[in-house]
Amino acid sequence: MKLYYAQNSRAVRVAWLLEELRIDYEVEKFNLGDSAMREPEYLARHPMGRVPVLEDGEVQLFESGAIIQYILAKYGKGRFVPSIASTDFADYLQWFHYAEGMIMPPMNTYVVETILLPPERRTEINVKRSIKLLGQMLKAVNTNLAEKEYLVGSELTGADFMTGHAVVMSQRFGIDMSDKPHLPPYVERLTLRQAFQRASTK
Ligand SMILES: N[C@@H](CCC(=O)N[C@@H](CS)C(=O)NCC(=O)O)C(=O)O
Repeated sequence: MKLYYAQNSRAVRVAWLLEELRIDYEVEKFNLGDSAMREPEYLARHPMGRVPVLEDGEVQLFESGAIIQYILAKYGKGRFVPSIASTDFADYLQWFHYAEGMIMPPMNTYVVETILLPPERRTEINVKRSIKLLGQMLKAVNTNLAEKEYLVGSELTGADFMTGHAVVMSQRFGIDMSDKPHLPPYVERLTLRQAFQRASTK
């Protein structure tokens, strides 16, 4: 199995899961912005030249959520997914997809407008709107974590690899969490895991 990876990217979600499952994998490492990610050879793996991409035998897959679901279904042996018979399963789906559906869109705008664009092309109103939206999205996560260790209860699930990682990234980009007291301990709980640390430093 081969993971196309960059530090501080969504590829960490996949590496983290592979580390938790103790699955052997090869890493092809990029730095975000590498021109190699725009070469035809890599564009054949990911049409937008992004990470992560997973290769597993004949299978080639992009989209971090799809990759996480693929690995869990094929190699997870039931770990990190609540039973379909339990009410947790619906919660699991909701918080799994919340990352790309709700948190990452305003985070993308925030990163583009504060880091990627040269200062003269940044728009203050976009920065403010993205911070406001991110705050709203993270507030719902904070409320959900009021009485839970992880997004779906007392056990780590696939939802944490997705939305948990998005919360970690929000904190790293300096998003204010002072009015969301359940988020910093949650971030600490995730980032103290050895598998998370190994995945972050490939
Ligand atoms: N929805 C996609 C997003 C992939 C994505 O945007 N990856 C970013 C890193 S987190 C990337 O590769 N950016 C490099 C670029 O745009 O050149 C996923 O979840 O896999």
